[in-house]
Parts: sequence; C-alpha cells; structure tokens
Amino acid sequence: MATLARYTARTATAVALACAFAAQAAPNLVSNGSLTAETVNNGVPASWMALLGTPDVMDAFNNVGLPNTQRFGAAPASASPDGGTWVGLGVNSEQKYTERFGQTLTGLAVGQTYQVSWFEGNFGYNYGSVSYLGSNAIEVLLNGVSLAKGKTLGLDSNWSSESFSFIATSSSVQLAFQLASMEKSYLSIDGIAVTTAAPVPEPATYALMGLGLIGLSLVARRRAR
Ligand SMILES: [Ca+2]
Repeated sequence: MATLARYTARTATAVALACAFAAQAAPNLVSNGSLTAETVNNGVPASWMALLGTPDVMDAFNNVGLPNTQRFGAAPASASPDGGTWVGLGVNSEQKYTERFGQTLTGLAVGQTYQVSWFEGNFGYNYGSVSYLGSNAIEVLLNGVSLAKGKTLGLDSNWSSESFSFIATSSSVQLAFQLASMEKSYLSIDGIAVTTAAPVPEPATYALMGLGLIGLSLVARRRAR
C-alpha cells in the first residue's frame, strides 16, 4: 500500500507540473513564423505571400538576399533570437515604393484575445550611391488595417522585440507587416508569433500550486505509515 500511495502522489505531482508547463506554451497560429527559407532577393518564405513590393529573405551573410553580400549600413552582431533567416522590408520614398508581406491565419476563436509578437532590427543597406539608412518602425496590419506600430528604430538598432494584443472578430484574419513611414530605410523582422494571450501565473497561483503539492506529499506520507 505504501508503495502505491507514493506512486500515486508522484504521478499526481508529475501531472500537475505537466499541466503548469502546458498552460505556458501556447501554440503559435503563424505558419513558419521563424521565416525559414533559402536566402533570396525578391521572395518570401514558405507559407508567406509578398503583398506589396519585393521583400527579401536574408541572413547576416546575404544582405537583401543577395549571395555573399554584406552591404549593411550597420551589420547585426548575430541573427535574431529566433535564429536562422529573416525577412527584410524596404521603403524608398523617392520611388514611392514600399514592401509588405503576410499570411492568412485560421482557427481563431471570436472574442479571444491574441498576442502578436516579433523580433526587429534596423541594419540598413549601403552600397555605393544606393543607401537605405533611415529610421523606421515595423507596422502590423490585420486585414489590411493597421493594428499597431512598433518602436521607431534608427540604424544599428540591434534586435529587439514587440508584442501587441488584439481580439479576434472572425475565425480567420490576414496578418501582414510593412514599414510604418515612407522614410527611406530597410528593416529586418523575424520570429513572428500569434498566440492566445497566455496569462502569466500570479504569485497566488504559484502559492496554491505549492500548497497542492505539499498536500499531496502529506497524503503520501500518511498512507505510507
Ligand atoms: Ca528566423
């Protein structure tokens, strides 16, 4: 009996911990949010569409997707925290040219709050007389309507992150990104996620979980006697 009680308590503890972890890892509704692809000038990763202009797939060794080209205005120290490749978006004010890419999300629950987040940086593009070195921000759009604009990033910003929430009004929505202003610039985006706004457990919740675990071990001890 003692062995059985201990085993039961341990199993319950394991289940409680597994549930706690599962609650924190909300699934990402974005397909290929890591923007993984071969580097390419004028192209977007699988699962994504170019909606305006010609976004690029790049990494630290292939700026604007051009092979072995490192024409950064200020080269990033590393890939984004997401790793691997990312997407570059430009704006050319002189040519009234902007770039936008996106994908349609499905399976949203109407009325549910979601969090859209990404990594971003401004490393520019600089080659001879062709330079994209201005400041800009990344703007997120839902069904073509602006939801929010991230921080304005000057050249050599390093990587940072953004997170905004929205409430779903239908089960599908087109998620898209572009630069917020027409200032001539070239910014990077990576690690795009849309998840249910996972409430961060409050101290009281942890306290309750702790009490539960203590209770389980007490039960196990009593049964063991
Ligand atoms: Ca990536």
